[in-house]
Amino acid sequence: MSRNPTNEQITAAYQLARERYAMLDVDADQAVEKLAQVAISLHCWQGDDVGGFEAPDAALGGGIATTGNYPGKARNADELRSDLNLAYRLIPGTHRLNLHAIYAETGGRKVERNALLPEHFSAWAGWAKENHHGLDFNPTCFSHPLAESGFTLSSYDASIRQFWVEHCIASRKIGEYFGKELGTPCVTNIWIPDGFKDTPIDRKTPRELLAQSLDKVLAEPISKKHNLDSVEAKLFGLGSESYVTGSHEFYMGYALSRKVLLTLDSGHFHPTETIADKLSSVLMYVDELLLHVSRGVRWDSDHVVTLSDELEAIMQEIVRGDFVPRVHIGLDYFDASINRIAAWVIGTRNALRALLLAFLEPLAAMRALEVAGNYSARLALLEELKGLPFGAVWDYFCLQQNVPVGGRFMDEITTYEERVLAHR
Ligand code: RNT
Ligand code: ZN
Repeated sequence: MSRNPTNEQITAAYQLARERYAMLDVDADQAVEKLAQVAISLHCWQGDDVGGFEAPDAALGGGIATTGNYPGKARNADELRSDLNLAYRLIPGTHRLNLHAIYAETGGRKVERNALLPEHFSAWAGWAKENHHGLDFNPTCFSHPLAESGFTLSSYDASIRQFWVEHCIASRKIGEYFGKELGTPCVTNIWIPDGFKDTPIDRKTPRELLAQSLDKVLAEPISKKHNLDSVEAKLFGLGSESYVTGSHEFYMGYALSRKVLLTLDSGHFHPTETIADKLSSVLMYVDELLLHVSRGVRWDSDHVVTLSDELEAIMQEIVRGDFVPRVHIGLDYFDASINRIAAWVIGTRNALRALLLAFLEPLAAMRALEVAGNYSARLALLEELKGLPFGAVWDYFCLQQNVPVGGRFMDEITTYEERVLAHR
């Protein structure tokens, strides 16, 4: 069993690290302060394998999949909130929650998705207010009989399209309610699974239908102070391998022409394509972005986010480009093969660690080398930075934010698993 550093050791290590960074003209205190300001949106759906509360053991549709059967998943909103409370206690900083429409609380009554109202989310809003979490939202256009054909907003069936248009309108109003209640805009993200398994004849018409449907969804203006609309593209899904109506090019054009946000999910592109490189291009033209930070392993597998080169590159781009105020960072993965609370905590802590690494870069010096064309020194510096005492700064941040330092957060999760999860 490993031993834990004392508070004195953590502080002493930080002081040395701070001096080491100062030698590169990097202000570690400032980096920590900046990190404390960033709110990451945790995805509620990691807590119950994208199940929601409409029906117990509802099948997951839409070409996304959770694998694993780790015991103790949340079965209702109270359990999910209890699990989330633990996760937030183990993550430094104050963070947001990203909800899906299927997490409505309807008091045991069946409420169709196109009839959902803010009141079905009042308990979530109350909890969020009490705990200082901003809320984000998503219409759930999958796991539903009217999504079984594989098409929703781009269906050839006008009544199916209309149902999903109404659901998305209802979702925007719930987003507006969250924004008003909590005093921070809700990002309402539309993702639809629409697509063909095999080669289609007509790639054009479903896209025209999708644009028409989205225009209906967005017809009523809602103040950006309360709700921000975003659209999420995808390359392919299970069962939509040959064609996805809402492709990247489709939504890029849609977001630009309709002045809405664009969502970039790091698992939604070709495996050799990373979203890090897209940020500075897209942000030339789109005001704000939503990120779904995920980790694809060979495909859009939604693994828990680790401190990978790709994650570091995403956060570097956000910080180097001065994009922090314009990029909403959300997480999107679902792993049911490990403790679900650990999955939230590990992934979110990693997103924050990658951000801290980016805040600790000697940006001016790096840029000067690049502008001078000194690429040898640029490479040397980038590689040297990897050996700097970033871990000491991270530990200090955790101490300052009153959350467990190092792997100690697993102790609380293990205790909770024994006391709570094991009895579900
Ligand atoms: C699916 C999209 C979408 C979903 C969530 C549950 O590929 O990434 O964001 O993961 O809406
Ligand atoms: Zn996503």
